[in-house]
Amino acid sequence: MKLVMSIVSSDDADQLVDALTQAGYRATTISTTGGFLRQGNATIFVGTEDENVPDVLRLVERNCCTRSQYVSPLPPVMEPGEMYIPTPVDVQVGGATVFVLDILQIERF
Ligand code: 2BA
Ligand code: 2BA
Repeated sequence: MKLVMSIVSSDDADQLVDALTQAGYRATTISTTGGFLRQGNATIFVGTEDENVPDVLRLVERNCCTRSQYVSPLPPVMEPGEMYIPTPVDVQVGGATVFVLDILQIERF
């Protein structure tokens, strides 16, 4: 068994969960926050048999798109009287960042 843990945009999460459940997979979504942009994203857990992992990854890939986003970097440390004019930088936010982990044990009570 594997746990497929996908960090996706909140905008794609519903569509992905629909696709996963329609394909017969069980999923759990939690609301998360990216460390860099400090914006909400979603992390979707799917516990499934090893042989299903490629299919789950395909569904994740199909339902999550890459976005370009402008962000202002954090201001540097400055001396008194200095002025900082932030220049937004273009950041590519991935369709999905996916971790596949081995499950040692599953219990249902
Ligand atoms: P349970 O199987 O007891 O699952 C309860 C909750 O535990 C699920 O909520 C889900 O959040 C999580 N969960 C269970 N198995 C998981 C797994 N392999 N990977 C990730 N998360 C898992 P819901 O998704 O709202 O499901 C509620 C109940 O509906 C489930 O109870 C199950 O009886 C049924 N169910 C869920 N998905 C189904 C599916 N694709 N086909 C048929 N029945 C489904
Ligand atoms: P955030 O941390 O908010 O990152 C959003 C995007 O900003 C990233 O997109 C990446 O393009 C850029 N970025 C992040 N950290 C950076 C850094 N230290 N320097 C320069 N650019 C940086 P993605 O790579 O597609 O990641 C989207 C979200 O997935 C991330 O949101 C984070 O929540 C999660 N993530 C990505 N890689 C991760 C990892 N190795 N471990 C844990 N979470 C990860």
